[in-house]
Amino acid sequence: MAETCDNHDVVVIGAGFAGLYALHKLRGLGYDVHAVEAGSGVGGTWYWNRYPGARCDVDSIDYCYLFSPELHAEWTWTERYAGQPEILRYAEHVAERFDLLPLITFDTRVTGADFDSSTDRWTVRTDRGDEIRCRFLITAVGCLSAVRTPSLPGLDRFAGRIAHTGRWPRDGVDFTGARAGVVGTGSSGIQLIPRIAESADHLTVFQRTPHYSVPARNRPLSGRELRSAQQSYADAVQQALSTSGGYYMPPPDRSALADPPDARSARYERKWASGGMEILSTYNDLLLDPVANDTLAEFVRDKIRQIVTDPETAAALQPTSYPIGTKRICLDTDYYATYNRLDVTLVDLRVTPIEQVVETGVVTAGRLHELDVLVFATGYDAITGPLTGLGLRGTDGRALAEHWADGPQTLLGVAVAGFPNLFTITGPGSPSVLTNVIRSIEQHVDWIADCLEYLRVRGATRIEAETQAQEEWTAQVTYFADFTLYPRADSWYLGANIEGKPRQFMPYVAGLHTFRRACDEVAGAGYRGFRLG
Ligand code: N01
Repeated sequence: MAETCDNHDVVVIGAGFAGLYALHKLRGLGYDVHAVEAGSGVGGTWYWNRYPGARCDVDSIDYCYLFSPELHAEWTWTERYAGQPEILRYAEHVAERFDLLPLITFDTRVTGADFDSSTDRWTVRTDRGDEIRCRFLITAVGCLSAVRTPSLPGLDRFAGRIAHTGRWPRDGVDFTGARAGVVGTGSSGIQLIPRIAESADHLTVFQRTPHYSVPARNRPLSGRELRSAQQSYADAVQQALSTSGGYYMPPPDRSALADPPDARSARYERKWASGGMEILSTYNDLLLDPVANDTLAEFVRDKIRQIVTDPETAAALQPTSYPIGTKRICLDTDYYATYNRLDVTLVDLRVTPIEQVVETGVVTAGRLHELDVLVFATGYDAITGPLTGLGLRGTDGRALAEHWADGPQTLLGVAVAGFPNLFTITGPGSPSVLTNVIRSIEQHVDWIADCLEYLRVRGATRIEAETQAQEEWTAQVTYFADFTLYPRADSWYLGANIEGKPRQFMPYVAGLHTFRRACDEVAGAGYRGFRLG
């Protein structure tokens, strides 16, 4: 149905975790706010990523909102790391509990938006032919939502079923008795592969670059753990404000090189046994010093050699070409052990690249791997892709993609010069994917809400980042990243997974606490670096 209302104060694009909170917060302040969502339901990432094994890699007791103490106290998580169905139920619960559904138009994709400087309003267009006008436009489109499928020669000839982890069919994919293939071994592939292996007749994994993975050690939460988390709301809020990731991680107290090898291994063993990403914070220089980093990388490679019985497969699974942690570390359940199954084959694409896809399967170096189902776990045009895909045009008539042709430029990750009254939640230049992203979302939304209130009190109808402030912020983001080992990997953090995408480290690495201070200082100084009108 075409949207006719001309008078929204705010339009939000997306009804995932960012969009839901933006709707709740802004309506609570009295704004007329409406969201447009491409999916048929809320949840964003957790709506689309329904593949078997999809699970969060942040503890469930942290991966939830803090904006409502009541919500925090009443919701019961069941596992250490929540699976996709449970997180989706949580998002749906939030939407219902706070009566957000009437504010959302579903099954509708934004196809373009232009800003009219004579009225200080955006006109947003959708694939249903709507034209929606609003004073402020907020993107809540996530960092990992623009899926990427490689254009393999002959792919359109494949007669079997094709699925992408990031657009998993709502009716599921039945692997029972099937010959399945998976391309991609990042977080999605590593979660999916053991699950497919359980039911498929045969699974072929096409791996280009091995990723480092550590055990998740997922388990049911005890009642005591859950009660303690629910009762520590004030602590969680404090941690959101004061920590780098927005949640508690035991702070490392020394360099990896300060411990003798035996003591270091013992520490890594304890982290391996308890599971999770915490292994990266065993020491304070693992992401700063290549020699320190290699002690952990070698520890994980050694684990792979111990778990995988076939030496050739074990060798192919060991990452050596980039420091551990500089691509998002993966958490798994039985990933490496899956390669000990007789019905699972690893194809190392560095040795035998994919030549083409044919009707019956995938051909590598002259060998046909016959398949009934082909799954792409090939990732995303991350961070910028969801934004440049919206068709936003700036005041100069040029698309956002053109503005960012040499790399994204933002002020605080939330605003773009030439795009007045646009706010980009968890945009490039914000900590986003390097933090518990729900904390980053809450920080950005709260900051945007304060900003709108500031404008409202002053009767201002327009705010826009200044080019110089934007350039300085973007330079700072790169400057901080260059202190770390992150730029040494060809990761999606840098856009390196997308051909032709400018290589620029996009997330802000100095932590959510530091970022929050920077944002607060800007606001406290009357939105320094922004032009108000
Ligand atoms: O995507 P990825 P993802 N031929 O980009 C391969 C979050 N997430 O969906 O490394 C062959 O990491 C590519 O190979 P290479 C998390 O932040 C979180 O797995 O480019 N292979 C790589 O192996 C994560 O980092 C959770 O050489 C090709 C894989 O596809 C982010 O999402 C779960 C190829 C892509 O890996 C993205 O993860 C899932 C080609 N042409 C996702 N093109 C949790 O919370 C690409 N590849 C646990």
